[in-house]
Amino acid sequence: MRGYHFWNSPLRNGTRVPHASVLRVGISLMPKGLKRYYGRGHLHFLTFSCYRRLPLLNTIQARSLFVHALGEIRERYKFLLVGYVVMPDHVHLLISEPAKGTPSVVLKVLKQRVSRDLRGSKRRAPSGQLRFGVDGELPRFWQPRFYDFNVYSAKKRKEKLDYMHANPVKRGLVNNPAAWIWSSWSFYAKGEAGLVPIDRVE
Ligand code: NI
Repeated sequence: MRGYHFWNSPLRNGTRVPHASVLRVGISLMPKGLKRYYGRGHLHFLTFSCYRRLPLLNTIQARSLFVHALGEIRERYKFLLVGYVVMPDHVHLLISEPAKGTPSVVLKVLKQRVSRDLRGSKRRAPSGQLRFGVDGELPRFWQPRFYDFNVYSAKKRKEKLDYMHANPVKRGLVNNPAAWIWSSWSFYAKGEAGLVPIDRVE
């Protein structure tokens, strides 16, 4: 979809008043009033964007590098990867809470890792590709904020998976989700392992 995904933002969608027990389980107050609700065993639908929404993931190499890093971070932090899509300028993930840390920590590490790896490959980047880094044109790779929507029902889970898998088609990148390999579509539609293993949650 175009534009930021404010409908996934706690600011819009999370107008539910947290129950007292939720507050005890754990909230981290984020800048600009974004609240994260952890410790409930919910899945988290995470949305984050490239710096200034620039298409920094607009190459096959960059998207594949991202998915590779995602697989490694998932092994290290032990979370379930239920679904994902890597778009040219943003990413959606549907994950469980990790055994170690929180979804927020996972994202921080993942974003740092991808940023570092792509900076390392900068010299090999084809001319004309957007550059970033201390000696590049852009100060950073990722937009600092991310949106976190707690997913706690099968209906919402399916809705988010369908949304992610349709995203490349709606954006006009491909005519069929099968043609966009940087998502969990092939796992759900065809039972095929894609670029990274997917965890089915019932
Ligand atoms: Ni999107």
